[in-house]
Amino acid sequence: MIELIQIPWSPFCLVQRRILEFAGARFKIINIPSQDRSLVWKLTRQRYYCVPIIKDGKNVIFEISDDSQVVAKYLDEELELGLFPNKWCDVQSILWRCIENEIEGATFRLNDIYWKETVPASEQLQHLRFKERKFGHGCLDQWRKDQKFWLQQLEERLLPFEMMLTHLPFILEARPRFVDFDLFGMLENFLYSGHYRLPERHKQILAWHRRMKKVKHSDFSA
Ligand SMILES: N[C@@H](CCC(=O)N[C@@H](CS)C(=O)NCC(=O)O)C(=O)O
Repeated sequence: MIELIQIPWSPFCLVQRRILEFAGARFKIINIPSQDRSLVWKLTRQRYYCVPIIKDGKNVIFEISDDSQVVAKYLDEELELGLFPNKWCDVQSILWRCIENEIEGATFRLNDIYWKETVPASEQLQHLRFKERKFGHGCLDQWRKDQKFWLQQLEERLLPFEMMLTHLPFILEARPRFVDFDLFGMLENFLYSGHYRLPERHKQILAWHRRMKKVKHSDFSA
């Protein structure tokens, strides 16, 4: 059985989790503490420490660069989901960079504001240290102060997706492709704390989000 090794609120893990649910595949979730990557390190034979990774029998699948989609492409092939059709190859690779940088830049900060509600007390010191070493001293407090700004940023950065969804049920066409799951994962991370709602103004995204929550690959089988 496929095992997803993850941290529950990680945007990139939420992408793969939704792909697995969409597939209707049996899979097992293994949650790890955000500050203890020893399982990932061991399974990847000391080659990777990020999440998510997938273990499928003897295969251990992980990313090879910031913009690779090794895990999603593996699931796509194994489970025959059609998430990466050739006709959208270039468009998807441009879009996922936008989703994982522009959108994620706003969503992870907005979610991180509530880190004390999500990260177990025993992991908070290392979490704070990790964040501050990466983003600078006081970053989490600063994002809280800038919350309104980041909410505005998110609303603005989502506008192109709102426009794309005006005439289509999913971002590129009548069925979801990888970028739908990618955007969904970033937005689920934003919603994870329970303190936010998607911007009211983006009516198409609201409707798409409801569709993305329940869509199944079998809905599109011949
Ligand atoms: N491009 C990778 C990004 C993975 C990633 O950055 N994961 C974060 C968690 S959201 C991570 O593990 N960062 C390293 C760390 O926290 O030490 C993917 O799509 O999986």
